[in-house]
Amino acid sequence: MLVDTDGENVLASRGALPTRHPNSLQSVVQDQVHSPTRVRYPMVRKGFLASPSRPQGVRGQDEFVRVSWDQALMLIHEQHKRIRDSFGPASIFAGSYGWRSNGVLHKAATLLQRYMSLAGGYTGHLGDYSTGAAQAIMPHVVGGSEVYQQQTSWPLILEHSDVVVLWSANPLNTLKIAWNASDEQGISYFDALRKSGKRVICIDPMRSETVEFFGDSMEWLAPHMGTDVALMLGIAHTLVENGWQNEDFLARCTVGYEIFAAYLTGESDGVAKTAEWAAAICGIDAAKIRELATLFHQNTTMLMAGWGMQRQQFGEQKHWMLVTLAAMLGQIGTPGGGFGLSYHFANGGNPTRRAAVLTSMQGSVKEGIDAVDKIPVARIVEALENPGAPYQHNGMDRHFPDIRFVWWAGGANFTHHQDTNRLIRAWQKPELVVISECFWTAAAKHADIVLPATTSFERNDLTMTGDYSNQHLVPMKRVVAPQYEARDDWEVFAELSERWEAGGRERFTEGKSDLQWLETFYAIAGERGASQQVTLPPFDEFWQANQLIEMPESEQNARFVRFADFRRDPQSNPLKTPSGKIEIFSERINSFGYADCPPHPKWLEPDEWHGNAEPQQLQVLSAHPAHRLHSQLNFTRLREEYAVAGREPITLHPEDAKARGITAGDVVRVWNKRGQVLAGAVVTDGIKPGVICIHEGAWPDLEPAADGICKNGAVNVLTKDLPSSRLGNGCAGNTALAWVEKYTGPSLTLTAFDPPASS
Ligand SMILES: Nc1nc2c(c(=O)[nH]1)N[C@H]1C(S)=C(S)[C@@H](COP(=O)(O)OP(=O)(O)OC[C@H]3O[C@@H](n4cnc5c(=O)[nH]c(N)nc54)[C@H](O)[C@@H]3O)O[C@H]1N2
Ligand SMILES: Nc1nc2c(c(=O)[nH]1)N[C@H]1C(S)=C(S)[C@@H](COP(=O)(O)OP(=O)(O)OC[C@H]3O[C@@H](n4cnc5c(=O)[nH]c(N)nc54)[C@H](O)[C@@H]3O)O[C@H]1N2
Ligand SMILES: [Mo]
Repeated sequence: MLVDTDGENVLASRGALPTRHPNSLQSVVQDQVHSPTRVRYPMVRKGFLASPSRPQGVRGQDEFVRVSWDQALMLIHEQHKRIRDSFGPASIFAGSYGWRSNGVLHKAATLLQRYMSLAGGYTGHLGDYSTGAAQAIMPHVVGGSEVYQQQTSWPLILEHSDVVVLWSANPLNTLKIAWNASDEQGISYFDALRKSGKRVICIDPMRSETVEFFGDSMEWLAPHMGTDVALMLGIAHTLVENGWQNEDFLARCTVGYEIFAAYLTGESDGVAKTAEWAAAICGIDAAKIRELATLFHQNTTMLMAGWGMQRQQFGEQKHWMLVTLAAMLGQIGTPGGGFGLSYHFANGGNPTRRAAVLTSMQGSVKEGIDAVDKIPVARIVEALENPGAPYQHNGMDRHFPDIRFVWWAGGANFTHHQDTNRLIRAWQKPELVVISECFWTAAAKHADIVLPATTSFERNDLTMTGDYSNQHLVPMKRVVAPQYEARDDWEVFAELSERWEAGGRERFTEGKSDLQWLETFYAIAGERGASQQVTLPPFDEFWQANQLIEMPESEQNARFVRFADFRRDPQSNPLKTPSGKIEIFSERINSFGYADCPPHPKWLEPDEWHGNAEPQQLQVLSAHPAHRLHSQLNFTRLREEYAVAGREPITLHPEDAKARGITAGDVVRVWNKRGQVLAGAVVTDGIKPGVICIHEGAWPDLEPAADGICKNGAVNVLTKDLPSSRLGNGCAGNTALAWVEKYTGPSLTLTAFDPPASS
């Protein structure tokens, strides 16, 4: 990203890499740095300040009081010490999850953990909200996560694939970001695919930005939400009907197919999973299902899956069934065939460069104590509600810790967690909640102590582009001075470390300044680069020049085919599964005995879906937003481009709108037993009837004077907080039903982006 400044103010910003597809997320740095929503000073909740060991008042309903940094850090230090001495390290939750800001040094949650490791340990987290289900099931099936691994390279896809299926993937949106910086190459590859004349199909309940982008060169198929396993089973059954399953591949490279086949044909449960059976569940014609089977069988087919469909109850089944279907087609490990679970994320498939790759700050000091316990990240509310209670996770018997102190740094858990009202109730239980934030998010407004953090434009850092490609090494030089009293998280935790023990700052920083750390990371990158014949200029020269360094291409990596070695010789190149092969039936999962995660892929009816909706209920889709990274940037001018009637948009089908007397631009009320939100109607046939979409990430803005209705349209007020299954314990943000009606209540003023009342 390039930022223009007059030295004090940010004037403008744009992407640093040449692209024909400008990235909106890079255009609003000015709004970020100078936002009226910034947290300006350390702030403490009034009822907490009055008696910190026995706080009064209600989180989220209290005023805040401005205090000095010294006072805020003293309060935190004293209460941290009291709680740790009384309840031990597991009572302190520092598993703070979130996308923070990019950079290898200023990693908010990592720095929090570094401090907590110095102080004697903490409760951390397992997994993530992104792929909680897929990343848990895939190691059982293919021996690795797949979701965060390099994909068969794009040049080979463009050369060899005949059919490409985007299954629950919207790369045009999701490639705008990467965990590192985006290398901005992904959309160019999809553009090349669009122009290639290949058959491209998108399976998604919504006509996404990607479908619009492909236009006539793509076929859009809209199943009912959450029914993809049935659809895949229908395709698989058609393969078997025709004797098209690849017996050779199944015998050489998989185990357990016969048990699955008995389920598929109905031999084991009396129900044949025919195309007709599938059609009745997923809402796609049986003829189309048979056509897909024929198409996939006759052509080199790449199934590119996104992750929206696994962020659901029984999410584990989705990618397991997808791999099973790909195994039956027998093309896994060929250039251009098989499946890929990260083409839509961080530009998987953009070939890995020969590169000097940066290291980054570690979440632990020397001789520190790391996490003493970890909870599956999306089970945080369940943990707060049930201290000490037993639960299952991926075959393990575990117990929830008794959490007394929560510190969130670099995440927006009030937007990212499901069932906001249940979260708010559980959030009253801890004795201390600290939030480090740049902005007055809903989480900050529900904290006891809020510490103002710098944005990445107010500090020095480094990053790579492309999580897989390592395409560039990028300097992130400070653009403007820290705003108001904001401090780097780095500085805050260094200071608290010194309060914790004499010499703590030295232990935390290892005696290095921020720039010295960057020089260290750069030096290690240089060593790594040397082994690949990549030479970096001296650090001072690089930093002075303030230019990114592009890494050289690797011809060998451009020919990378995922699973090629395994396919060629499975005996010599076994997968890291118990059998060394692709597991279509898993003995290990069988041994867990989970009803919600059976030992082979299976269609299971979710608690809330089209098939059990009450009259007038619609299924809620909460896809990722085009002009935000989750909740980040909701307050910027980009909002003007998408907000409808001043609210987060809700997309609904003309039939559903008409049945409710709703027209485009209306404010609507969306509700279920968990809560209610206001949203602005977008009426379009670009969504499956019976499905509504409110993108995730609008900031909760609950109005106590109007039965807690969310005035901004935060979708997680409506979603269900239940685990994908006890295998992955992933979030199920895409499992919910709700009612919609035209809103006729009093007009309510948006307050989501206003700082709270303070004195
Ligand atoms: N219903 C539903 N819910 C979902 C999803 C869904 O699809 N549907 N998706 C889920 C997924 S995949 C994810 S990854 C999560 C995302 O959830 P999060 O990653 O928590 O969301 P962000 O909005 O990126 O939150 C990052 C926060 O960090 C703050 N921040 C940025 N830089 C810094 C810094 O340097 N220091 C500090 N202290 N703070 C900083 C930002 O201001 C912001 O509030 O949401 C999940 N929730
Ligand atoms: N611009 C932008 N880019 C992002 C993010 C962001 O917030 N904004 N978030 C980043 C993060 S942290 C992550 S994890 C990834 C998320 O990447 P994904 O999880 O792949 O993104 P989603 O938008 O949740 O889902 C992708 C598509 O799946 C569809 N879908 C949902 N449910 C179903 C279903 O039951 N069946 C089928 N067939 N399709 C379904 C949705 O309509 C959507 O178009 O994106 C990353 N990229
Ligand atoms: Mo994510």
